[in-house]
Amino acid sequence: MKATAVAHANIALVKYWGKRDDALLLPEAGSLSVALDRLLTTTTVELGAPEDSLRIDGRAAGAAELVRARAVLDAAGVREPARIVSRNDFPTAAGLASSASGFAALAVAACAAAGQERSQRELSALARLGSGSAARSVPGGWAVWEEGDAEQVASADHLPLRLVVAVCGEGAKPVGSRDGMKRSRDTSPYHAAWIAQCRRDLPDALRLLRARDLPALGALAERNALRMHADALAADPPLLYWQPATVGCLHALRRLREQGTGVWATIDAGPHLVALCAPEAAERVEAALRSVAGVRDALVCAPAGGAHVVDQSLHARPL
Ligand code: 2P0
Repeated sequence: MKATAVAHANIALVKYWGKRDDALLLPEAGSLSVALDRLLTTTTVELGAPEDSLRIDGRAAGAAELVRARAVLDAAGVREPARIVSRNDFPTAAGLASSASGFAALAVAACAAAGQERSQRELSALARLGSGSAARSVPGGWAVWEEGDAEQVASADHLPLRLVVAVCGEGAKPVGSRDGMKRSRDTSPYHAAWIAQCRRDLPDALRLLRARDLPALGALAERNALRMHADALAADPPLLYWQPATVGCLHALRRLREQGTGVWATIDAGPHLVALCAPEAAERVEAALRSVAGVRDALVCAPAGGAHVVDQSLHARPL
């Protein structure tokens, strides 16, 4: 009646920014991501508690987070109250996304605690009900999410790659992803063009991934991220997720490219920048990003695998 699972956060190269169904968390366009080894969440679910509870990094979670966790449990058919304890093993705590790894680990741990045997696709669809991007953290590796669930399209070792996370701010962002993507869809005059672009980018990115063409894939990812932010900036009221350090990092990467280093940027709905490069360039990229004013930390990650159970103890119920 108790299980622990781990899941990695993921970063999208073709991004999810717009829902076609707000209640079911279904995306308007498909996305492609890679899981990050050093951004890991460990979640334990114990069933048969007196009432639902959720602790994240030692603190009681807010009511909204508990409602989202309960939605995942209900969808899995887990009706008993659950004691959920989640820990983010992120070396840098400063506001790096944890909902993807958190809900992926929750779905896997909850089903294991209930003794359910579920396919990876079912687990991905359950995680999605907590947070859309969590669907991609269940399969891990290189994952594509187009409809109800995500699947792995290439393993973590398919392409030699490092992802250097530059921490460019701290604290909660002014507008969360959920509200931000709704505002973009409902008010940005660029939104339809953004979605059409994602539908072109995804097949192109998959072809480049298969061909292990990092320069072209990195350039595509950078264009896709900047276009997502163009859509967000065009919303009413506008959504500006960047800090000065974010822009400083974009310039630093452009200078590295001019000097011959293959490195490209992606940025989620927040201030942090993730640089994509070959393993040999990671040290140079990390040093360059650390030297940008306002960058608090830099974290070199490699691609990682999917969510999985690490501990399970099922006891027969007393009569
Ligand atoms: C992504 N992001 O593809 C995009 C890029 C942020 C920018 O998925 O409403 O927390 O829970 O489905 O998954 C963040 O949005 O939003 C996200 P919900 P989620 O990674």
